[in-house]
Amino acid sequence: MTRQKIKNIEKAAERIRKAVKNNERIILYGDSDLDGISSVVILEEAIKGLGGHIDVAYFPDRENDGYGINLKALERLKDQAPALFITLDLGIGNLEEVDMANKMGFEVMIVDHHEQLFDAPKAFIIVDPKQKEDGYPFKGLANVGIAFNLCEEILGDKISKSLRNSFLELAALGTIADMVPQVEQNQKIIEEGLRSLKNTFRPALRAFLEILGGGKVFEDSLPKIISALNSAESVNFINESYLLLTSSSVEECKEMAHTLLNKNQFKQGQIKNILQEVERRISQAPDAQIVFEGDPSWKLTLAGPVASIICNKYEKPVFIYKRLDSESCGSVRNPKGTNSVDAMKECDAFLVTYGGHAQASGFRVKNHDLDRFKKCLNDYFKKGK
Ligand SMILES: [Mn+2]
Repeated sequence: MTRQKIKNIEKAAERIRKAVKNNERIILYGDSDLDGISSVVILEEAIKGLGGHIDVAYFPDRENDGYGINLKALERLKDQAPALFITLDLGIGNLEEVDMANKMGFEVMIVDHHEQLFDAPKAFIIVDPKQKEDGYPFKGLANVGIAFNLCEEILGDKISKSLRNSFLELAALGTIADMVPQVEQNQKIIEEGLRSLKNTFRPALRAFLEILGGGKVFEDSLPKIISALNSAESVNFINESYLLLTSSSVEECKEMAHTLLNKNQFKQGQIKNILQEVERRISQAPDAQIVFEGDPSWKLTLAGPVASIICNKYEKPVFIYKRLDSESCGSVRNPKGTNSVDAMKECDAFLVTYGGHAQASGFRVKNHDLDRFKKCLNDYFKKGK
Protein backbone atom coordinates (compact mmCIF):
# COMPACT_ATOMS: atom_id res chain seq x y z
CA MET A 1 0.00 0.00 0.00
CA THR A 2 1.40 3.37 -0.90
CA ARG A 3 0.99 5.90 1.83
CA GLN A 4 -0.68 9.11 0.78
CA LYS A 5 1.73 12.01 0.71
CA ILE A 6 1.39 15.69 1.49
CA LYS A 7 0.57 17.60 -1.68
CA ASN A 8 3.66 18.85 -3.54
CA ILE A 9 6.13 17.21 -1.17
CA GLU A 10 7.63 15.06 -3.93
CA LYS A 11 7.91 18.08 -6.20
CA ALA A 12 9.60 20.05 -3.43
CA ALA A 13 12.10 17.25 -2.72
CA GLU A 14 12.87 16.93 -6.39
CA ARG A 15 13.46 20.68 -6.75
CA ILE A 16 15.81 20.70 -3.76
CA ARG A 17 17.79 17.76 -5.15
CA LYS A 18 18.09 19.61 -8.45
CA ALA A 19 19.29 22.77 -6.71
CA VAL A 20 22.00 20.79 -4.91
CA LYS A 21 23.07 19.07 -8.11
CA ASN A 22 23.30 22.37 -9.99
CA ASN A 23 25.00 24.13 -7.13
CA GLU A 24 22.27 26.77 -6.89
CA ARG A 25 22.16 29.11 -3.93
CA ILE A 26 19.72 27.99 -1.24
CA ILE A 27 18.23 30.25 1.44
CA LEU A 28 16.24 28.85 4.37
CA TYR A 29 13.94 31.36 6.02
CA GLY A 30 12.36 30.03 9.21
CA ASP A 31 10.18 31.22 12.03
CA SER A 32 12.09 32.08 15.21
CA ASP A 33 10.36 29.57 17.47
CA LEU A 34 11.55 26.02 18.05
CA ASP A 35 9.19 24.59 15.43
CA GLY A 36 10.66 26.90 12.78
CA ILE A 37 14.25 26.53 13.94
CA SER A 38 14.17 22.73 14.12
CA SER A 39 12.60 22.67 10.63
CA VAL A 40 15.51 24.71 9.28
CA VAL A 41 18.13 22.59 11.06
CA ILE A 42 16.91 19.22 9.78
CA LEU A 43 16.33 20.47 6.25
CA GLU A 44 19.86 21.89 6.22
CA GLU A 45 21.17 18.52 7.41
CA ALA A 46 19.23 16.67 4.70
CA ILE A 47 20.73 19.00 2.09
CA LYS A 48 24.18 18.28 3.54
CA GLY A 49 23.32 14.59 3.34
CA LEU A 50 23.04 15.05 -0.41
CA GLY A 51 26.49 16.64 -0.48
CA GLY A 52 25.11 20.17 -0.78
CA HIS A 53 24.97 23.16 1.51
CA ILE A 54 22.75 26.13 2.23
CA ASP A 55 23.99 29.69 1.80
CA VAL A 56 21.93 31.48 4.43
CA ALA A 57 19.60 30.59 7.30
CA TYR A 58 17.45 33.59 8.21
CA PHE A 59 15.15 34.10 11.17
CA PRO A 60 13.03 37.25 11.57
CA ASP A 61 12.86 38.90 14.97
CA ARG A 62 9.13 38.84 15.75
CA GLU A 63 9.46 41.74 18.16
CA ASN A 64 11.10 44.16 15.74
CA ASP A 65 10.57 42.76 12.27
CA GLY A 66 7.17 41.13 12.66
CA TYR A 67 6.15 37.57 11.94
CA GLY A 68 6.67 36.01 8.51
CA ILE A 69 8.63 37.11 5.47
CA ASN A 70 9.32 40.82 5.71
CA LEU A 71 10.64 43.49 3.41
CA LYS A 72 13.63 44.30 5.61
CA ALA A 73 14.84 40.71 5.26
CA LEU A 74 14.23 40.71 1.50
CA GLU A 75 16.20 43.96 1.14
CA ARG A 76 19.14 42.37 2.93
CA LEU A 77 18.92 39.13 0.98
CA LYS A 78 18.33 40.53 -2.50
CA ASP A 79 21.99 40.33 -3.53
CA GLN A 80 21.72 36.56 -3.12
CA ALA A 81 19.22 36.30 -6.00
CA PRO A 82 18.84 34.17 -7.99
CA ALA A 83 18.40 31.53 -5.32
CA LEU A 84 15.98 28.92 -4.09
CA PHE A 85 14.18 30.68 -1.20
CA ILE A 86 12.55 28.15 1.12
CA THR A 87 10.29 29.32 3.96
CA LEU A 88 9.63 27.10 6.98
CA ASP A 89 6.77 27.53 9.49
CA LEU A 90 5.69 30.76 7.79
CA GLY A 91 4.94 32.20 4.37
CA ILE A 92 1.39 31.02 3.60
CA GLY A 93 0.05 34.50 4.48
CA ASN A 94 2.81 36.54 2.81
CA LEU A 95 1.18 37.40 -0.53
CA GLU A 96 2.88 40.77 -1.09
CA GLU A 97 6.25 39.68 0.19
CA VAL A 98 6.33 36.62 -2.07
CA ASP A 99 5.52 38.89 -5.05
CA MET A 100 8.42 41.07 -4.01
CA ALA A 101 10.76 38.07 -3.67
CA ASN A 102 9.71 36.88 -7.13
CA LYS A 103 10.53 40.31 -8.56
CA MET A 104 13.96 40.18 -6.95
CA GLY A 105 14.65 36.94 -8.79
CA PHE A 106 14.08 34.38 -6.04
CA GLU A 107 12.27 31.12 -6.59
CA VAL A 108 10.07 30.79 -3.51
CA MET A 109 9.09 27.46 -1.98
CA ILE A 110 6.74 27.62 1.00
CA VAL A 111 6.73 24.88 3.63
CA ASP A 112 4.16 25.86 6.23
CA HIS A 113 1.47 24.32 8.44
CA HIS A 114 -0.64 27.40 9.05
CA GLU A 115 -4.12 27.88 7.72
CA GLN A 116 -4.47 29.48 4.28
CA LEU A 117 -6.80 32.41 4.89
CA PHE A 118 -6.39 34.42 1.71
CA ASP A 119 -5.46 33.55 -1.85
CA ALA A 120 -2.32 31.44 -2.08
CA PRO A 121 0.92 33.42 -2.39
CA LYS A 122 2.55 33.13 -5.81
CA ALA A 123 5.25 30.71 -4.71
CA PHE A 124 6.14 28.08 -7.29
CA ILE A 125 5.73 25.26 -4.79
CA ILE A 126 3.60 25.30 -1.63
CA VAL A 127 3.73 22.42 0.83
CA ASP A 128 1.04 22.94 3.46
CA PRO A 129 -1.40 20.19 4.45
CA LYS A 130 -3.90 22.91 5.34
CA GLN A 131 -3.94 24.51 1.90
CA LYS A 132 -7.28 24.14 0.20
CA GLU A 133 -6.49 21.42 -2.33
CA ASP A 134 -4.44 19.17 -0.07
CA GLY A 135 -6.03 15.77 0.59
CA TYR A 136 -3.48 14.58 3.13
CA PRO A 137 -5.63 13.11 5.92
CA PHE A 138 -3.71 14.38 8.95
CA LYS A 139 -3.85 18.17 9.33
CA GLY A 140 -2.24 18.40 12.76
CA LEU A 141 1.47 18.19 11.93
CA ALA A 142 3.79 20.80 13.37
CA ASN A 143 5.92 22.40 10.69
CA VAL A 144 8.88 20.29 11.73
CA GLY A 145 6.73 17.20 11.12
CA ILE A 146 6.25 18.35 7.53
CA ALA A 147 9.97 19.15 7.28
CA PHE A 148 10.73 15.63 8.53
CA ASN A 149 8.53 14.13 5.80
CA LEU A 150 10.32 16.37 3.30
CA CYS A 151 13.77 15.27 4.53
CA GLU A 152 12.78 11.61 4.16
CA GLU A 153 11.53 12.35 0.66
CA ILE A 154 14.73 14.20 -0.28
CA LEU A 155 17.10 11.50 0.93
CA GLY A 156 15.02 8.44 0.04
CA ASP A 157 17.15 5.30 0.45
CA LYS A 158 20.16 7.39 1.42
CA ILE A 159 18.71 8.07 4.85
CA SER A 160 20.49 5.96 7.48
CA LYS A 161 18.72 4.83 10.61
CA SER A 162 20.83 7.05 12.83
CA LEU A 163 20.31 10.13 10.63
CA ARG A 164 16.56 9.49 10.60
CA ASN A 165 16.61 9.17 14.39
CA SER A 166 18.52 12.40 14.83
CA PHE A 167 15.98 14.20 12.62
CA LEU A 168 13.25 12.72 14.80
CA GLU A 169 14.88 14.06 17.98
CA LEU A 170 14.45 17.63 16.77
CA ALA A 171 11.09 16.87 15.19
CA ALA A 172 9.88 15.62 18.58
CA LEU A 173 11.08 18.73 20.42
CA GLY A 174 9.59 21.09 17.80
CA THR A 175 6.30 19.18 17.79
CA ILE A 176 5.99 19.34 21.59
CA ALA A 177 7.00 23.01 21.61
CA ASP A 178 4.35 23.93 19.04
CA MET A 179 1.60 22.40 21.21
CA VAL A 180 -0.11 20.58 18.36
CA PRO A 181 -2.25 17.60 19.40
CA GLN A 182 -0.07 14.63 20.32
CA VAL A 183 -1.96 12.14 18.16
CA GLU A 184 -1.39 10.08 14.98
CA GLN A 185 1.87 10.97 13.23
CA ASN A 186 2.74 13.56 15.90
CA GLN A 187 2.57 10.88 18.56
CA LYS A 188 4.88 8.61 16.57
CA ILE A 189 7.36 11.42 15.97
CA ILE A 190 7.41 12.27 19.67
CA GLU A 191 7.77 8.65 20.82
CA GLU A 192 10.56 7.77 18.41
CA GLY A 193 12.31 11.10 18.80
CA LEU A 194 12.35 11.02 22.59
CA ARG A 195 13.56 7.41 22.58
CA SER A 196 16.50 8.43 20.42
CA LEU A 197 17.16 11.55 22.48
CA LYS A 198 18.39 9.45 25.42
CA ASN A 199 21.49 8.51 23.42
CA THR A 200 21.67 11.56 21.21
CA PHE A 201 24.80 12.37 19.24
CA ARG A 202 23.73 15.97 18.85
CA PRO A 203 26.29 18.15 20.69
CA ALA A 204 23.64 20.75 21.60
CA LEU A 205 21.28 18.21 23.14
CA ARG A 206 24.18 16.39 24.85
CA ALA A 207 25.16 19.74 26.38
CA PHE A 208 21.68 20.28 27.80
CA LEU A 209 21.51 16.73 29.15
CA GLU A 210 24.88 17.12 30.85
CA ILE A 211 24.00 20.46 32.42
CA LEU A 212 20.56 19.34 33.58
CA GLY A 213 21.09 15.74 34.60
CA GLY A 214 24.65 14.48 34.29
CA GLY A 215 23.96 13.22 30.75
CA LYS A 216 20.66 11.52 31.52
CA VAL A 217 17.13 12.54 30.61
CA PHE A 218 15.03 13.42 33.64
CA GLU A 219 11.35 14.14 33.74
CA ASP A 220 11.78 17.87 34.08
CA SER A 221 14.73 18.21 31.72
CA LEU A 222 12.56 18.09 28.60
CA PRO A 223 10.38 21.13 29.35
CA LYS A 224 13.52 22.97 30.41
CA ILE A 225 15.33 22.18 27.15
CA ILE A 226 12.28 23.11 25.09
CA SER A 227 11.63 26.42 26.80
CA ALA A 228 15.33 27.31 26.73
CA LEU A 229 15.52 26.66 22.98
CA ASN A 230 12.26 28.55 22.56
CA SER A 231 13.48 31.59 24.48
CA ALA A 232 16.31 32.31 22.05
CA GLU A 233 16.23 35.59 20.20
CA SER A 234 16.89 36.48 16.60
CA VAL A 235 19.22 39.45 16.22
CA ASN A 236 19.99 40.66 12.72
CA PHE A 237 18.15 37.57 11.46
CA ILE A 238 20.57 35.24 13.25
CA ASN A 239 18.99 33.01 15.86
CA GLU A 240 20.80 31.79 18.98
CA SER A 241 19.10 28.41 19.11
CA TYR A 242 19.97 27.81 15.49
CA LEU A 243 23.63 28.58 16.27
CA LEU A 244 23.51 26.22 19.22
CA LEU A 245 21.80 23.39 17.35
CA THR A 246 24.24 23.61 14.45
CA SER A 247 27.45 23.94 16.50
CA SER A 248 29.68 20.89 16.54
CA SER A 249 31.76 21.90 19.57
CA VAL A 250 30.52 20.43 22.84
CA GLU A 251 32.27 23.15 24.85
CA GLU A 252 30.69 25.92 22.78
CA CYS A 253 27.33 24.18 23.07
CA LYS A 254 27.59 24.04 26.85
CA GLU A 255 28.27 27.75 27.03
CA MET A 256 25.37 28.60 24.75
CA ALA A 257 23.03 26.17 26.51
CA HIS A 258 23.87 27.82 29.85
CA THR A 259 23.12 31.24 28.42
CA LEU A 260 19.76 30.10 27.08
CA LEU A 261 18.79 28.39 30.33
CA ASN A 262 19.53 31.63 32.20
CA LYS A 263 17.65 33.71 29.66
CA ASN A 264 14.69 31.43 30.02
CA GLN A 265 14.68 31.87 33.77
CA PHE A 266 14.64 35.63 33.33
CA LYS A 267 11.84 35.30 30.80
CA GLN A 268 9.77 33.20 33.22
CA GLY A 269 10.08 36.05 35.74
CA GLN A 270 8.82 38.56 33.18
CA ILE A 271 5.91 36.27 32.31
CA LYS A 272 4.97 36.09 35.98
CA ASN A 273 4.84 39.88 36.22
CA ILE A 274 2.58 40.20 33.18
CA LEU A 275 0.35 37.38 34.48
CA GLN A 276 -0.14 39.20 37.77
CA GLU A 277 -1.18 42.37 35.99
CA VAL A 278 -3.55 40.55 33.62
CA GLU A 279 -5.17 38.69 36.52
CA ARG A 280 -5.60 41.94 38.41
CA ARG A 281 -7.45 43.37 35.42
CA ILE A 282 -9.55 40.20 35.01
CA SER A 283 -10.66 40.45 38.63
CA GLN A 284 -12.16 43.87 37.84
CA ALA A 285 -14.45 42.39 35.16
CA PRO A 286 -14.85 38.74 36.11
CA ASP A 287 -17.93 38.15 33.94
CA ALA A 288 -16.43 39.28 30.62
CA GLN A 289 -16.84 36.89 27.70
CA ILE A 290 -13.20 37.15 26.66
CA VAL A 291 -9.89 38.35 28.07
CA PHE A 292 -8.58 41.22 25.96
CA GLU A 293 -5.62 43.01 27.52
CA GLY A 294 -2.57 44.90 26.32
CA ASP A 295 0.17 47.24 27.44
CA PRO A 296 3.05 49.19 25.86
CA SER A 297 5.53 47.63 28.28
CA TRP A 298 4.75 43.97 27.57
CA LYS A 299 7.06 42.11 25.23
CA LEU A 300 5.31 40.77 22.18
CA THR A 301 7.18 37.47 22.39
CA LEU A 302 5.68 36.90 25.85
CA ALA A 303 2.10 37.48 24.72
CA GLY A 304 1.72 33.85 23.53
CA PRO A 305 2.93 32.16 26.72
CA VAL A 306 0.86 34.54 28.88
CA ALA A 307 -2.26 33.97 26.78
CA SER A 308 -1.76 30.18 27.05
CA ILE A 309 -1.61 30.21 30.83
CA ILE A 310 -4.60 32.54 31.20
CA CYS A 311 -6.62 30.54 28.68
CA ASN A 312 -5.99 27.27 30.54
CA LYS A 313 -6.92 28.80 33.85
CA TYR A 314 -10.02 30.81 32.89
CA GLU A 315 -11.19 28.73 29.91
CA LYS A 316 -12.04 31.82 27.88
CA PRO A 317 -10.69 33.14 24.57
CA VAL A 318 -7.64 35.23 25.47
CA PHE A 319 -6.17 38.11 23.45
CA ILE A 320 -2.91 39.56 24.81
CA TYR A 321 -1.18 42.36 22.92
CA LYS A 322 1.68 44.78 22.98
CA ARG A 323 0.62 48.34 22.32
CA LEU A 324 2.98 50.15 19.96
CA ASP A 325 2.79 53.78 18.76
CA SER A 326 0.00 53.48 16.23
CA GLU A 327 -0.69 49.74 16.13
CA SER A 328 -0.95 46.82 18.51
CA CYS A 329 0.27 43.26 17.94
CA GLY A 330 -0.89 40.28 19.90
CA SER A 331 -1.31 36.57 20.44
CA VAL A 332 -4.52 34.63 20.90
CA ARG A 333 -5.25 31.37 22.70
CA ASN A 334 -8.63 29.69 22.64
CA PRO A 335 -10.27 26.88 24.62
CA LYS A 336 -11.15 23.76 22.63
CA GLY A 337 -14.41 24.05 20.75
CA THR A 338 -13.94 27.72 19.92
CA ASN A 339 -12.04 29.05 16.93
CA SER A 340 -9.99 32.24 17.14
CA VAL A 341 -9.35 32.41 13.41
CA ASP A 342 -13.09 32.24 12.63
CA ALA A 343 -13.70 34.93 15.22
CA MET A 344 -11.12 37.22 13.65
CA LYS A 345 -12.44 36.51 10.16
CA GLU A 346 -15.79 37.86 11.39
CA CYS A 347 -14.04 40.98 12.75
CA ASP A 348 -11.44 41.46 10.04
CA ALA A 349 -12.80 44.91 9.13
CA PHE A 350 -10.91 46.16 12.21
CA LEU A 351 -7.69 44.23 11.61
CA VAL A 352 -4.49 44.94 9.68
CA THR A 353 -3.50 41.26 9.55
CA TYR A 354 -4.19 38.04 11.40
CA GLY A 355 -3.46 34.35 11.02
CA GLY A 356 -2.69 31.05 12.70
CA HIS A 357 -4.68 28.13 14.03
CA ALA A 358 -8.07 27.70 15.72
CA GLN A 359 -6.48 27.40 19.18
CA ALA A 360 -3.45 29.66 18.72
CA SER A 361 -3.15 32.67 16.46
CA GLY A 362 -1.94 36.25 16.16
CA PHE A 363 -3.19 39.65 15.02
CA ARG A 364 -2.22 43.24 14.25
CA VAL A 365 -4.67 46.09 14.71
CA LYS A 366 -4.59 49.91 14.48
CA ASN A 367 -4.89 51.38 17.96
CA HIS A 368 -7.93 53.44 16.99
CA ASP A 369 -9.72 50.17 16.11
CA LEU A 370 -8.88 48.36 19.36
CA ASP A 371 -12.22 49.06 21.07
CA ARG A 372 -14.28 48.15 18.04
CA PHE A 373 -12.27 44.98 17.52
CA LYS A 374 -12.79 43.99 21.15
CA LYS A 375 -16.52 44.64 20.97
CA CYS A 376 -16.83 42.64 17.75
CA LEU A 377 -15.03 39.68 19.38
CA ASN A 378 -17.22 39.94 22.46
CA ASP A 379 -20.36 39.85 20.32
CA TYR A 380 -19.01 36.92 18.33
CA PHE A 381 -18.26 34.79 21.39
CA LYS A 382 -21.47 35.86 23.10
CA LYS A 383 -23.33 34.12 20.30
CA GLY A 384 -21.91 30.94 21.82
CA LYS A 385 -19.26 30.17 19.26
MN1 LIG B 1 4.68 26.17 13.95
